Amino acid sequence: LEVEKIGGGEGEELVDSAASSRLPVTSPSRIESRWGDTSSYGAKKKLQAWCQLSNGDWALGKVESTTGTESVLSFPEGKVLKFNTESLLPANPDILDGVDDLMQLSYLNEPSVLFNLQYRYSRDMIYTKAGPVLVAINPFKEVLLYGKDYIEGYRRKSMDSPHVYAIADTAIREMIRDEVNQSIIISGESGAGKTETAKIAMQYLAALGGGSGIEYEILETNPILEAFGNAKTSRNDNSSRFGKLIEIHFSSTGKISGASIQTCKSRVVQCAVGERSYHIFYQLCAGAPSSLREKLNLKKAVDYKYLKQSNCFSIAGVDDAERFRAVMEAMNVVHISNEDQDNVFKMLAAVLWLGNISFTVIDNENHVEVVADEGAHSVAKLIGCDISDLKLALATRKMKVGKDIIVQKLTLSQAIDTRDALAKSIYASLFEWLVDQINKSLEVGKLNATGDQSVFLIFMALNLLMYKNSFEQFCINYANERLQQHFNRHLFKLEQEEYIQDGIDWAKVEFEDNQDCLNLFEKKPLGLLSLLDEESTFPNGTDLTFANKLKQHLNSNPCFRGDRGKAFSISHYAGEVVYDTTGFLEKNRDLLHMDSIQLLASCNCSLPQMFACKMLVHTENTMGNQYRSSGADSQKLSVATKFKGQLFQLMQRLENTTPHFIRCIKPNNSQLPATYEQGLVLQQLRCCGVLEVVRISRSGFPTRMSHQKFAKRYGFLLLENVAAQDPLSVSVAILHQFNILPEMYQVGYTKLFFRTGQIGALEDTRNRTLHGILRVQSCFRGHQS
Ligand code: AD9
Ligand code: MG
Repeated sequence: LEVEKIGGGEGEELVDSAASSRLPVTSPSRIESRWGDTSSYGAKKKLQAWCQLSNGDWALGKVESTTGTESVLSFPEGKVLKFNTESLLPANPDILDGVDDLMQLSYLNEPSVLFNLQYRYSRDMIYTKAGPVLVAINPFKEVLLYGKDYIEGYRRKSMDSPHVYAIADTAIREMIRDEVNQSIIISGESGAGKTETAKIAMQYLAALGGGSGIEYEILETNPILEAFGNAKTSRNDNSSRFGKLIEIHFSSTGKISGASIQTCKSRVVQCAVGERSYHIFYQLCAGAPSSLREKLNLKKAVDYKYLKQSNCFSIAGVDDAERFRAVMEAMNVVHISNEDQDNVFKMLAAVLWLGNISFTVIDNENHVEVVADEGAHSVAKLIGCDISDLKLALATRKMKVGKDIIVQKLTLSQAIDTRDALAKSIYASLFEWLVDQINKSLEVGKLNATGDQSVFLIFMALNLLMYKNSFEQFCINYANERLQQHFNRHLFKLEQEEYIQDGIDWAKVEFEDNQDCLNLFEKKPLGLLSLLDEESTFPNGTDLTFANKLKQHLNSNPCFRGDRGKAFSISHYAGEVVYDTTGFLEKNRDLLHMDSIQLLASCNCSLPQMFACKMLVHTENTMGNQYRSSGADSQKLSVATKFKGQLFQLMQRLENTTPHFIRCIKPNNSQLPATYEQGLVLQQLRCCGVLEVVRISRSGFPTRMSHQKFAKRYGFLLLENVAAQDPLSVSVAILHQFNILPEMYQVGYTKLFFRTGQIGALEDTRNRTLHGILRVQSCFRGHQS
C-alpha cells in the first residue's frame, strides 16, 4: 500500500489528490459483512462511510481499501485519510439523501441523521419528521413556507411535506374525529424557535377554525404578550421570560369558539450586559406620543437606571417605536379600553421611575431616607399616592411587638431591596392583569357556539438553560424534566405497554427513564423542593446553610452532586447542570412587605388598588388571620411550591390529550442563517431522544384503531355484504380487500395496529367514496325538486 503516512493516529491526512489515484483498491468486504448487504445500491460503486474528523465533525468518504483494522477513505476535496475500521459508520445510499422522515433511512446512525437534516436545511427545508415527532431547525431568516397558499395546500392535502401546518392539521382532524382534546408540545433550547413555531401553528388553527373574527383577536395577543413578557438576552433577541399555555376551544363543527391563555410569570428586573429588560419599556420610551409622554413624565430609556444597567438599548433590525404602535393597536383589538391602556402605561412608567429613586443615609447605623427628587415625585403621581406615604413605605417597616406597633428604619440595602421588590411586584401584577383582560376578551361562549366544545392546547415548553444556573433555571429545568417524562411516557412507555396488553408480537425497546431525577426534586421530606421550602421558613436560613443541607441529605443520590461552597449539580436528562444557591431562599420566599401592599392599597389609581387587593386576598387565603394580627411577613406559599402546583395541574391536563410533539433545534449560537454546527445540533438531538423515537417508531405500529371503529369506518367500502359479521371479521375482510401487507399490521385482542402510512391510503379511498355518494345524493335531490 503506497501510502505516505504523515504523523500518527487515526483520521489524519495521508496523501494529496494526485496521489489518491495511485491507491490500489481492495474490496471493502469486511465492512460489507459488518453492515449487511449493501449490494442494493450498486456493487460497482465504492462503499461510502462516515468517519469522525479530529474536530469532532463527521465527514462522508469513499472506502478505497481496508487492510486489517484500518481503512483508507477518500474525500471529494481530494483528501485521503486513514481510519480505524471499527470507528466507521455506514452511510445511506444517495437515493435516500434528504428523505423527509428519518424513519426512511436504512442506517439510522448519528452522522446519517445529522447529514439528512443538514441536506434539507441547506435547501430551506427546515422541517423533517422523526417518526411521530416534527423536527424544526431554526432558519434565522425568512423562509417561503408560510401564508395563505401553504395553509390552503395543507388543508386540501395537496402539500404533505413535514410542516407545522401538517401537525396542526392532524391535530384538528383528530380532535374532530376522535372527540379527544389535542396538545401540541413545542420544546427546544433558548432561541431554537418555540415562540415562532407556536405562532405558525396558531396561524393555521386560526385559518381553519376562523370565521367569527375571534381568530384575529387570538393572533393579536402575541404582540402584547411578547412586548410584556419577552426580552433580549445573549442567546435570543426575543426571549420569552415566561411559560405560556394557549388553549383554543373549538365547537363540534371545528370552528373556534374562544381561547384562554395561562402564563407562568417571571420577574426579572436585573439583566446582564448586552441584554435588555422587557421590550415594552423600550417601546414605550421610544414610541409614546407626546401627550402620553407628558402625562407620564417620560424620559428616554437611557435616563432610567433599570434600563441603563446593562448598557443595551436597541436590537438590530427592530424599531421599538413602530412596535409600540403595534402593541397599542393589538390592545384595541383585544378590547382593552383607552382608560385601561393609560393605566397600564402609568404602571410601566412608575416601575421605571421607581428604579431612579435614591436614598440618603441619615445616621451611623446606615439607616436611610428617600430623596424627594423627580423619581419619588413621579412615582407618587403615577400610582396616585402621597409622597410621604411612599417615603415611609420605602424607608421604614412597621413591626408588631407584643401589643404595640413600632416603626423600624431600614438600612440602605434593605431599602433598595424593598424598592426593587415593589417594582417587580407591580410589573408581575400588571402582566397578570393583562392576561386576565385578554382572557375576558377571548372567553368561550361569547359567540354562543353550539355543540360540544373540544379543547385544543398548545404548550410552550420552557427553555432548557444549560449555562445559567440560578433559582429561575432550577424551576425551569424541573419543569423540563416533567415534560420530558411526558414525552417518554407517550412515545415509549405507553406505546409499548399497549402492544403488550393487546397481545401483539413485540420486542421491547429500552429508553432512558428520568424518574430518578424527578424523585430528586419531588421526594418528601428529603427532596430538593422540600428541603428548599424547609430552609426558606427558617429565619436564620441562608443560601449556604441550604447548600450544606442538600449535601448532607442528598449526596448519596446518583442524580445529585454537592459542589464547592454554595454550588450543587443535578444530572438532568439533557446533561449535568451546576446551580449556585445564591438568592435561592430570597427568591423562593418572594415576600412583599405589608407596608408596600398597604401603600398600593392606599393609591387613588385603580390598578395599584386592584393589585394590592389580590395580594391581600392571596395572603389571607394561605395565612388566615394570623397574617394580619402578626403584622409580620407572611408565610404564604413558596414560589417553588406554587410552581410545582401549577406544573402538576398542567401535566394533568396534558395527560388527557393526544399529544403532538415538535422539537425545535438551534443550528448555531450566533443567530445566523445558513450556519449548521454539527456538534450543537447533535447535542440537542441526543438530549431530546429523537433517535430513539425514530428507532421505536420504525419498528413499531404507531397507528391503531379498535376493531369496532375500524369496521364501522371502512366497512361500507367492502364489496361483499358483511352486515351480519363481527367487527374483527369485517376488519380482516377490509385488510384483505385493500391488500394491506401482513408485515404492515398486527391484529391485537381489541385493536388493529398499523405501521405508519397505512391508514392514509384507506382514508383517501373512504373520502373519495363518500364524496361520490354525496354527489349522487345531491344530484338525486336536484332531480326530485
Ligand atoms: V426562548 O426559549 O423564548 O429564548 P424560542 O422561543 O425557542 O426562544 P424564538 O421562537 O423566539 O425562540 O426564535 C428565535 C428567533 O429565531 C426568532 O426571533 C426568529 O428571528 C428566528 N426564527 C425562529 N423560527 C423561525 C422561522 N420559522 N422562520 C424564520 C425564525 N425565523
Ligand atoms: Mg420563546
